Amino acid sequence: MKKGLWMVLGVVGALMLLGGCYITGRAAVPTVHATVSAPPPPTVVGTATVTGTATVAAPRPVLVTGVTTLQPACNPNAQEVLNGIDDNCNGQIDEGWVGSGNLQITLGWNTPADIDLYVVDPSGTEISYMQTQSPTGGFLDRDARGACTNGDVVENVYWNGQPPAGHYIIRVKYYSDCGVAGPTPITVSISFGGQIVGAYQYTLSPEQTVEMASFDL
Ligand SMILES: [Ca+2]
Ligand SMILES: [Ca+2]
Repeated sequence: MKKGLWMVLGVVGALMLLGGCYITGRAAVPTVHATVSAPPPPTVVGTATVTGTATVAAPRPVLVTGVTTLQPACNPNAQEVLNGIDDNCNGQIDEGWVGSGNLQITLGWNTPADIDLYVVDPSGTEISYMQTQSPTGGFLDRDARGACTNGDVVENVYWNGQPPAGHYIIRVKYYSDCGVAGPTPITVSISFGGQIVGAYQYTLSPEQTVEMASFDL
């Protein structure tokens, strides 16, 4: 009896061992599959990011009533001057004077007025002399005529890196006539991806704010 019991237990043990191997073997397959299938999602996300970059190629600004599109003369041999215009047709506005990047928005005018540029980016941040940097990388590097004290008549916002996809709004405010300026023609130029999107003009009256243009990237 005792020997028979041991034999039975031995057989049962052997079966359990085989079953265990079998179960372990089956269990290992989904584990491997899980490990293999985990990485693709980040890869797909990466691809989506590239796709997103491709879709931001051509902003088409929507202009408010009264804003006209300029066809400023440019010459590859011209000297770039600080005027809010790409004088030398290289796709950068006032380079050497202000920062240029993947997205550049530049305001220029030619009276002593204190006029301010505001750019609202997709994060909702309003970049201006009051908040010169956005978490998205947008940066205002020139504040002109602050308190009517300096001679600059250009303000500039640019993104060195990739500007985020989404909605952008460009506002311009006639802050002060500085005692001498009247209605003032202003120019806003936009450069994206090394090419000029357009140059736009509007005549701004004292204390007026205008939403010059908006666009989506
Ligand atoms: Ca230029
Ligand atoms: Ca210029």
